[in-house]
Amino acid sequence: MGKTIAQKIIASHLVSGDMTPGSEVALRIDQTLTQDATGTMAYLEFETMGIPRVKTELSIAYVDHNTLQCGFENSDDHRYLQSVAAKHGVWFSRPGNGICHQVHLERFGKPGKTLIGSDSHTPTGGGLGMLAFGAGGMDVAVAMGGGAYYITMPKMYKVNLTGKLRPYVTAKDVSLELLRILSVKGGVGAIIEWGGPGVATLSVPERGTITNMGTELGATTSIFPSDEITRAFLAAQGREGDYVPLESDPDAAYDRIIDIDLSALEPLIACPHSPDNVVKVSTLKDVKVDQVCIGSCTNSSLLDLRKVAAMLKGKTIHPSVSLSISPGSRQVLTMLSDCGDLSDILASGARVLECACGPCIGMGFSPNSGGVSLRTFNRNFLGRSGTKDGQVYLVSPETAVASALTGFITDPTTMAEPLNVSMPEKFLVNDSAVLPPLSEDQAKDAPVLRGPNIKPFPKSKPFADTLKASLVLKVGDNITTDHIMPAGARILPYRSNIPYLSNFCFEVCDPGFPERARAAGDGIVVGGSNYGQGSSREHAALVPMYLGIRCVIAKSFARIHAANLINAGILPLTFADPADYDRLEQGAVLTLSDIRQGLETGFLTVTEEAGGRTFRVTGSFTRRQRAILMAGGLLNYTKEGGQ
Ligand code: MIC
Ligand code: SF4
Repeated sequence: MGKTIAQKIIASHLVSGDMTPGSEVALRIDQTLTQDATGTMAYLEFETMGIPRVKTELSIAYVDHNTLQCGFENSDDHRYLQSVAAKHGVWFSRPGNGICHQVHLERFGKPGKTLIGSDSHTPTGGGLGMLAFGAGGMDVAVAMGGGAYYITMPKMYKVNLTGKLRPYVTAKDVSLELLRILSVKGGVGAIIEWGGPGVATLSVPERGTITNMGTELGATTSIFPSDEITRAFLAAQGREGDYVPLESDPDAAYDRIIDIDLSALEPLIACPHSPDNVVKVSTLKDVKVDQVCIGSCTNSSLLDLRKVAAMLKGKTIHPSVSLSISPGSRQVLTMLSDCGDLSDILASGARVLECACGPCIGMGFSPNSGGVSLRTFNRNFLGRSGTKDGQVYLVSPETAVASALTGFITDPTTMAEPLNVSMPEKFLVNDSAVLPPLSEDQAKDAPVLRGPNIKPFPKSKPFADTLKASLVLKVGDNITTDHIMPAGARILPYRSNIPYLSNFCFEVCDPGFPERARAAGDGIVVGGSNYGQGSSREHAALVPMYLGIRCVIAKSFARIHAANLINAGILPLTFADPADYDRLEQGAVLTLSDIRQGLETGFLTVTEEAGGRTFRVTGSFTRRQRAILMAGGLLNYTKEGGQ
């Protein structure tokens, strides 16, 4: 039987395992990326492994999330990242050079290669035909050291595209349409492969928008073929030599096929507070807009921003709207400036921010109280913008500009003027803000610079055969890692300081949680379905571990978070009977018995102290995962000699 594109790349990178869906496969990783907010932990972990130099084809450290530098913390982190990267053979993309996924697509991504990144939107690379995964920092550290990346072999979904997008209907609307169809849980356990005749109508940045938002479906990753469009993009970036063609075999089998007719799509919008809360833009035309933010790794390419400039040219934004634009990279900003588009943007009254994540991760530009904010980003989780009662909607750049001009949510297809913007034949290439690592000789004596905010990695405990712990928190469905470990300007500077961060754990759901967890000693968290969706931040596992959480029992888990929990030595268990979720109350004292045996059989028994009721929980772990869990996490396991 023929293979899908993803199966071909997996087969050519397979270290161990068999490729049957559901079984574990170990993959050789060609490239890694980190960003600053997760990178400090990843490099601290890499340092504890004692490997002098990375063993990948390319590893690169980006600084894009936390560029504000209010106080010494971020600057110290940046200096740490720069020095640790240089010493260990990692390239360093300086603050201001752009958002990791945008820069990686432009300058480093290669079709047919594997990439893991300590950021959940690493699948953006799938727009170039890479097999790219978001992962926790520890998994990235292991891959940098030459270790394999372990995933559960996913199912294969295909989205079959026909037709061609109408003017003002965009790749973002394609992503939102798929979220409408599948929901934020619909891609769990699957790789989404994009195919069909409509693919040839989409440029690489448009494909990147789509693979970027595959993360919001919970998909393991998303991927496009590598074709003539890919070749032309790489050639325009001066990298034609990186091109290899890639397509699925005609008889490749898929577990599910979804058809989308691009010609029939309309502009769509995700309403607060979930990316799958999707309706047609035209149905919200009476909603007044306070703020519009354009940018993020989803929609900050040159193509996106040239369209934005064309729509703003000669116009002024509505007086009650505040508009921000964050270009995705220095390349994008320079080219906007050189062609005069930047002047059109500035003349409209927009505020141009740094080439960084910025408002997407709550680093400034939080909406006013109760304010309606339209964002071209990929997530609108409660509180993520920094304003808890902010009403964040996700839209395309075209819908964003149309609405910034009228002051109301506006369907851009109602705009009178045609929009004629195309991909450039050549991009302006200047990689001076990407610093190469030191040579092996120079690296030997090079110092790694650590500031006082960089605290040691927290220690986790191995498991005994029985665990008695209190249920310190019960939460509902679709809990995101933004709920578990919020980000934003106030907290992000402390990503390398777990003790301080722990004061904010679950702040959005229950500010009393950290104190209760500390008082409880060993604790358990109970969650609904899709627990831990969203960001790859391993802090959402490390911080609860630091607070004594030993086990999370949920109806189901998001992939990266489940892996992070295992790496942190926290048991991710699932209710055998979901009705037990309803029966449990916060404050209950629970005992898990025969843990070692239970992990092997896949069933554990939990006894409730009050009343003595027992119920069953399940967990399907590989031998390696069981050993990691019993050791109390990946670092303990590696120190004990585990591979
Ligand atoms: C996000 O979009 O939530 C982030 C911030 O990029 C995270 C990484 C992080 O928390 O540092 C992600 O998507 O993984
Ligand atoms: Fe940065 Fe936002 Fe993309 Fe995360 S989703 S990498 S915060 S731009």
